[in-house]
Amino acid sequence: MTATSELPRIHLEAGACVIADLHLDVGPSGGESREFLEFLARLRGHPRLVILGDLFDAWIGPAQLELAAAQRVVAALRALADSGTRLEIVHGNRDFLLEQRFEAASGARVHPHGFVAELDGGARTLFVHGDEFCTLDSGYQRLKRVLRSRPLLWAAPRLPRSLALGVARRLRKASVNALAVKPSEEKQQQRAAVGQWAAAAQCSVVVCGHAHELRDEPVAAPGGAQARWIVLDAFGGRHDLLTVGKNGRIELGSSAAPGPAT
Ligand SMILES: [Mn+2]
Repeated sequence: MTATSELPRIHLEAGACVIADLHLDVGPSGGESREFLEFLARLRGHPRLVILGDLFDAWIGPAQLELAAAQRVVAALRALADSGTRLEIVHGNRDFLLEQRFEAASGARVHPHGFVAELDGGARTLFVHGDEFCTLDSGYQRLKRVLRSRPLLWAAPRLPRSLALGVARRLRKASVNALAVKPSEEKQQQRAAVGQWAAAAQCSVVVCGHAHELRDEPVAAPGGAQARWIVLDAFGGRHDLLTVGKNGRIELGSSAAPGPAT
C-alpha cells in the first residue's frame, strides 16, 4: 500500500469533472477516439478534468507519442489545457508509463498513485484508479510491484520501438480477452481494502474506476467510521461522470451531458 500521506493534495473546485477507464486504442492501428474528443469539446469552460486511469488501453512510453492516434488525443488534451481547463491524470494499470514527456506534450499533470482532494466545504476525498483494492489477487499485486519498480520504469522508454509496440499489441489482446469474462471474486475490488485506504488517508469518500461498473455505497472503515465508495462506469456508460457541484457536492451523471461549468 502506498503511503497515503505522500499523495498530492488538490483542491477540486465547483465544475471539476472526473471520468475513468476510456481504454483508448492509440496503437499503430488505433482509431479516431471520436467520443472522447467530442467530450473534451463539451468541457470547454470547466475548471478541471480528472481522468482516473486507463485513459489509454496501452501506453509504451514516449515512443507512443510518434503515433498518429496518440497525437490526436494529446493534441485535443493540449487544446483544452491551453483554453484554461486544468488536467489531472492518474495512472491506471494499462497506462502507468505516462511520464514527463507526455505531461509536456499534453499539458496534463500525471499522478502515479492518485491524490487526495479537498472539496469546498465538503469531504476529503481519495481519488485512485482502483486496482489497489484487488488485494486478494496476489499474483497481480506482485506483478504490479515488478512492473512499476524503478529498473523497469527506467528501461521501458529505452526499449527499441518495434519491440515496445509489439508488447503493446499483445497487452491489448490480453485485455480484450480479459474483459469478456466477469472477474472471479479474488480478482475483484475488496470492500475491506477500500475501508482501510479511506481510514489511512483520512477521507470519508473514495472515488475510483477500474471495475468499469457503477457502485455508490457505504463501506466500513477501521475504527467504526463509515466511508462512501464510488466506482465510476467505464467512459461511455450511463454513470461515467462525476461532477463537483456547489459546496463540494458530488454529482453522478453522464459524459454525454457534463452540465454547466460552475
Ligand atoms: Mn484498470
